[in-house]
Amino acid sequence: MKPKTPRPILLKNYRPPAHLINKVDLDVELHPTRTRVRSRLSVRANPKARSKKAPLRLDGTHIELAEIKLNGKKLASTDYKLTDTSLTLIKTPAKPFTLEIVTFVNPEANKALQGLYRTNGVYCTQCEAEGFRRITYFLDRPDVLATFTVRIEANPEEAPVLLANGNLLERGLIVGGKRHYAVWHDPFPKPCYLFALVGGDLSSIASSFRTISGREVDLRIYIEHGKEERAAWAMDSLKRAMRWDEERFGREYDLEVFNVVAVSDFNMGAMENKGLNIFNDRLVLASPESATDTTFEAIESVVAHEYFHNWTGNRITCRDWFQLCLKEGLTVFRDQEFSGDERSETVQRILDVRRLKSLQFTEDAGPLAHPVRPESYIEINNFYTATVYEKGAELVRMIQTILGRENFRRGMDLYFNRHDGQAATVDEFIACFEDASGTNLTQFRLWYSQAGTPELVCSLRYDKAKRQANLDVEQLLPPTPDQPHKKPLHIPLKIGLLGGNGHDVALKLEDGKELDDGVLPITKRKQSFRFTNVPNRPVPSLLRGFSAPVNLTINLSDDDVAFLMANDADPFNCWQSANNFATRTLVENVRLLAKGKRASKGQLYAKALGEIVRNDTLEAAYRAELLRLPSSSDIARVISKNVDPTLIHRAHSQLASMIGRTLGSLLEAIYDEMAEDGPFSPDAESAGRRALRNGALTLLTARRTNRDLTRLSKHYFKASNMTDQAHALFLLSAHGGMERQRVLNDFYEHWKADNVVIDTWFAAQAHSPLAATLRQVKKLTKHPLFSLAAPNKVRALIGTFAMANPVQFNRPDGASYQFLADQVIALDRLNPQIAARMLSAFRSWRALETGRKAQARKALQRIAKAKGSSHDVQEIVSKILES
Ligand code: 0A1
Ligand code: ZN
Repeated sequence: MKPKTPRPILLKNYRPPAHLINKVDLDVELHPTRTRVRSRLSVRANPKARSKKAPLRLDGTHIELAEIKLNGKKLASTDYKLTDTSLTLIKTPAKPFTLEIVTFVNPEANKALQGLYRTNGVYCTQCEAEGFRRITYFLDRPDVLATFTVRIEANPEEAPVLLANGNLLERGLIVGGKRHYAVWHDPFPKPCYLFALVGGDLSSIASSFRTISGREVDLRIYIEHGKEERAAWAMDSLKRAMRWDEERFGREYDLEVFNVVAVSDFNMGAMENKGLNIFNDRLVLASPESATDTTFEAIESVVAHEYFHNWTGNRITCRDWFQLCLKEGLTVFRDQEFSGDERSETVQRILDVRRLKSLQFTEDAGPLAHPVRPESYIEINNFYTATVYEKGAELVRMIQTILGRENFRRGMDLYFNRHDGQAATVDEFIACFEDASGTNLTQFRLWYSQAGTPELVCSLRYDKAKRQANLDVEQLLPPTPDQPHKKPLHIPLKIGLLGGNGHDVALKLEDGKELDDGVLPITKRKQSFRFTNVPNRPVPSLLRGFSAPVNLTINLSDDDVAFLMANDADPFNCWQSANNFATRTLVENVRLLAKGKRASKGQLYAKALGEIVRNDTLEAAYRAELLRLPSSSDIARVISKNVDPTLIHRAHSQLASMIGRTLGSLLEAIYDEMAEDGPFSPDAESAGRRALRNGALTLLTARRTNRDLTRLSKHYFKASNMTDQAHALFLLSAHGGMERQRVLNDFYEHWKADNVVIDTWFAAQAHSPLAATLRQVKKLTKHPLFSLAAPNKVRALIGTFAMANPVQFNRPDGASYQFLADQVIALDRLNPQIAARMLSAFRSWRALETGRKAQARKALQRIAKAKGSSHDVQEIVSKILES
């Protein structure tokens, strides 16, 4: 029998719910394999529903129904209809009524990690997007908002800590101390995807925060016993985020307590459940010895992200899942702004743009491209994507660029006032900015419905006699799946023109107006801008600050690019020019290698790079970003057709080595100067020094001399923090030789008992470009510390191999593709959400050269034919194959 193809859910079919539930009482008796959930729902017909006579149909799946009562009367099995996914009343009362439902669930057996599950002995829940229906029957959709009161009962030895959303009402012992309970009440109506509970034997650290209006909030972070010290950074980040949201957006926290719980097994990074954020423990736990600076940064940003959701996501939630970017894009924008304010604005922007390009631009250029507000989905969990999150954040940023900061803030204030307590839409959000600023954003709205990365083709003509510079701009909108034709977008293009002295010339338009913010509104397919009073041929600095998520092309000479690197008044664009220079050098070298020639380009780039990196008045973190080459996947995306990852890898290593040789003494000097002085501190400046030193080390190591190897090995053994240790571990693992095994063994012996840190050991091996890596990775899937049921292990080993090791994942013999297919099929039986994510490693397969393409197709077809595969995997594999 052919498996049923699941039917897509469409935005255009959205209807308000026929019923509302405004009050929920839950009573959960925790048991490892048989947890009992009693729920009492206050239900009424929705006055805004289109059809008034629809029966009540509740969602529910993977649960056992034990009893159901309507207004206190037990229902017979003939009074309702039960399917695998729903419970429908045969006769639904017209007046408000109560429904009492008793269900049983098995947390221990739940490996999908949605609904109620157990990880490391701790009970926890994950309800976004549709996990609540795995706990009890409910209207599991974000536009049904209810107040929740939750009683949790458990064995006090097994689960001394009992938490749910909101404020604690009471707790106590019962049955002569054999059981205990806690009652939590959340006064804010919320959709059920924000429900959470936790029960377990956990330790905690506590602190408090005085809000701007003087209310004292208890803050607590729950972690495994013995890990208390490692939670301090997360607590510090939380308090800074709370203050920042008051200062920057006027948002105050609204409950008496704010709890954070770290768990070992979690499908994503973290979850913003009201007053009870649940985190993947790798995004909470950090100490100098156990976590890299990148992890410290990630913790700061994710703690802030989840906290910021309290207003953008919780107080104002989404009407339906098509509006996901309303909370995610906006909250990512907010956490990016926070990190920029806490650290360096420019470096933060560089990191965010790198991430956007490598994840989102790649997604947008392939079969999984979709609009920021999708119009159709089969499995909503497949839409927690870089497009919804990262591009979604860019759209909010563009609104700020178009309106200016003041009007943007006015629009945000209006949004909070107008929609507090509601489930809102993207259109309503944009209307707030229109109303607050008097700007029409009709054309801008297209960014939410059109997929694909626009290309801006620019050229500059200069007329010496008239002292005029003409900028011609054309926007190309590439077709994407289901969207062959597109309308022109409103693109804010921020520019500057550099005069011969390197300074910006005033941007005077023909009509005499001066463009003081430098932002050109691109609204047509083709447009020209004429600047007057320009004394000499200027060098254009375009897309300053990456003012729009577009690919920009302009024909500039190497000299012009080097000039921009050295002189641009916008430091972001200095970096962008360096990055463009590196990219075109690498692309050219790949071309040369493909023709059997030497990859000879790079001297000019290396010299220009040296000039700027040498400048020690620049922030260390910024100099470190300059030293980082574009990734192989960035190069693959630019090449876009007939991609040969082996050649890209070769070009990459050779350019690194050429820079190492050309700038050898500078890099050695940097390496020595940036050595640690004083005790470790995770602050941005100290982290920047470590990043710069490690960046120099990478390029020096690329020369592969004995001296370089000795330095590297010393770096590992002398490291006094995880940043340096892990950096050397990855380089040594990539390098091979005797030292590799010695260092891997050393790391393993030191960290084997640490469930978080050991992931670095798996990842360092999976990342290695050496030919033996596939064999090694296969072997590691059998390692006692590896488990397919643990998402962090899967991401560290299989995810790193498939998504961060292009040269070995794309072996010409297709063996790695077959390996990934095996893993995806096996994983799908446990955790479909993670299986579908791993599968997306194939998303650029059509851009590969023909041999690899054929191999990838075979592996994909095998996944497509696998029996009993989930909707998650079916949706992704069919999109990837159909494109
Ligand atoms: N809303 C969370 C991310 C998240 C999404 C889905 C999950 O399970 C399916 C879990 C977490 C955030 O943006 O942080
Ligand atoms: Zn989020």
